[in-house]
Amino acid sequence: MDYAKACMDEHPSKVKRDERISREEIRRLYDLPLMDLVYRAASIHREHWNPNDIQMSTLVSIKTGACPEDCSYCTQSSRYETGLKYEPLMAVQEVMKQAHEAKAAGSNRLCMGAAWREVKDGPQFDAVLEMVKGVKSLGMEACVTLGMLKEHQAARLAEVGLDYYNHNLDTSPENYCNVITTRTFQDRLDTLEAVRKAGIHVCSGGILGMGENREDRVGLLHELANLPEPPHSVPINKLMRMPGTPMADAEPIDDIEFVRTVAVARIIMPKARVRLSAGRVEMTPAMQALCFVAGANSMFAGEKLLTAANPGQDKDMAMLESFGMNVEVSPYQDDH
Ligand code: SAM
Ligand code: DTB
Ligand code: SF4
Repeated sequence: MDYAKACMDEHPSKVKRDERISREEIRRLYDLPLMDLVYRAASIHREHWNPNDIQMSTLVSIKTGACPEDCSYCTQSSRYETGLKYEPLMAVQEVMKQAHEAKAAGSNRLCMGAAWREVKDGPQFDAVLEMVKGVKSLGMEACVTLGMLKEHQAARLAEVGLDYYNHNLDTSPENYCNVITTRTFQDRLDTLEAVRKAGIHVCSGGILGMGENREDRVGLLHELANLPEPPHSVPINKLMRMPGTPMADAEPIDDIEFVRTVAVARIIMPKARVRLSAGRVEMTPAMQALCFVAGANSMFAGEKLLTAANPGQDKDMAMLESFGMNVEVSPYQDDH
């Protein structure tokens, strides 16, 4: 893959915005000695959160595969031979069944993902609105990730009570076109803006281990922290190298670099949930503990993410018990 290509020309508006934090300040945080960085992150974490609590979300893939986008990391893109089975949009009743199970297993948030490029008005979007209503009726928080979104669609999601919309910036603006060519970084920012304007909480983060360099990780966090409002939730995914995708053989991210990224995210976005997202199956409990010390306070429950593996209930509960950590049961603890 050609990582030399810089994609800034596709992102013309970015330089003008007022900054909450500069790239230089973020670089300096990354450069701190690890002990100082993690100590600072852990201290800030304690000011805003109970460090022994963790929030669990369950993912449900409501429409799987056959996606027209070309995201180089994704099994669901129709461009790559990944062997994934296409599943059309799930029935509302089936989603409700999974929501009940997720609640019983300790999740207070259900995150529904569709392999769509963008939301289209019509019966499928109407069905997703019903799913959100149903999840809310169980007293759970609802999150969806449906691709690009327009303002009137965000308003409809807000009307049915959607709590979070997940849409990741994935990487720095300079590296974006090396990962995805079918939409631009600016498209992603526009969707996040529509979500914010509708009053829905923004969940946005990225992926580490796609062959990006330190400056790309700095650039990703810089963009997230300088959104018009910092995101309420920041998923940090470790690339799951999925066979058949262009990133199947990417060099894995160094563990300590991953921990540094979690710590910097916690320091510059103190009130956000920092979610230890994809890739936990490749992390030891000790590595995950380090991420929690560095300020991660949320993760995905269950044996499956959207299409890839996740540690599952038994392993996770044993791990959390050994750390003396508690799973948060009641929702709406992020609103402060
Ligand atoms: N199609 C929608 C979109 O792209 O916005 C929603 C689903 S998409 C699978 C949600 C996010 O999952 C992506 O933005 C990406 O950050 C993450 N993701 C997908 N495949 C991944 C992988 N193999 N490893 C790590 N994270 C991944
Ligand atoms: C996010 O940042 N990570 C989740 C969620 N948002 C939708 C998805 C991870 C997907 C991992 C790869 C897969 O399951 O196919
Ligand atoms: Fe489609 Fe989302 Fe996968 Fe990209 S990440 S190929 S948009 S499902």
